[in-house]
Amino acid sequence: MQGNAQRVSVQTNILSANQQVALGNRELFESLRLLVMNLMSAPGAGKTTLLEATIQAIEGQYRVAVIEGDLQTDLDAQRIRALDVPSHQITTGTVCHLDARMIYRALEVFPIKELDLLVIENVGNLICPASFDLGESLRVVVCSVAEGAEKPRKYPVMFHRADVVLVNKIDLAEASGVNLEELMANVRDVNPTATLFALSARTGEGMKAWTEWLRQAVGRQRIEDSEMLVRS
Ligand SMILES: Nc1nc2c(ncn2[C@@H]2O[C@H](COP(=O)(O)OP(=O)(O)O)[C@@H](O)[C@H]2O)c(=O)[nH]1
Ligand SMILES: [Mg+2]
Repeated sequence: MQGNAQRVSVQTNILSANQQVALGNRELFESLRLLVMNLMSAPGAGKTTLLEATIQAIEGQYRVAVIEGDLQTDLDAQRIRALDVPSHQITTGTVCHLDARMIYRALEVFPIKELDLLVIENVGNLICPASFDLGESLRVVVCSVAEGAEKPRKYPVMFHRADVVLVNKIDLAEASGVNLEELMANVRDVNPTATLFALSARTGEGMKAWTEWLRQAVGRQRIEDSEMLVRS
């Protein structure tokens, strides 16, 4: 019993220490009026592919940078850099999530004052990243059709806290034997207020609705920014 109590206490301390740093990050991002997206999913749901397609859709209009999180390799950062977008890879070794301090340290790599959008692609995992606030203003969860329709109900914490859920790989619905309506309804059950998009990063189907939504979200941030400048 005592061992369990100690474990809970250590975990609570880790989370509250993370929360302190996350608050500092959030204040910094808000002072810069920078939209920061925390992109999360199970491994292989299509985060990087979606990000590549999203960047291609909004490039030219907004200045974007990406922080990549993986246990090993900088393969994803290379994919993003191939699009001429600054990208920094964090390798966590055995740690299954990014934390606020890792993000704070990575910020010195970017000219963040010049950015409109910072995307953080978290380590592929539907559990731990949900509990570690990074200071982001937008939590986006990707759920691929190929994972099965029941995942939102099995991993409710991740889905419950999402602002946006992207149901990816709709081109595979039939081949996977997954009912898209059922999957969407399961997302809705767990999180009735999240903004929901069904799409395929591979075929491009449904991508426009998502990228337009994001374009407007970044635009709103910039308008609020210029309103603040006028007021001050
Ligand atoms: N059929 C299909 N495959 C996809 C789609 N999006 C991503 N993939 C594939 O899924 C695999 C994992 O994608 P990746 O972007 O690396 O996933 P991540 O681990 O979440 O970053 C790759 O082989 C992608 O080509 C999609 O919409 N449809
Ligand atoms: Mg990836």
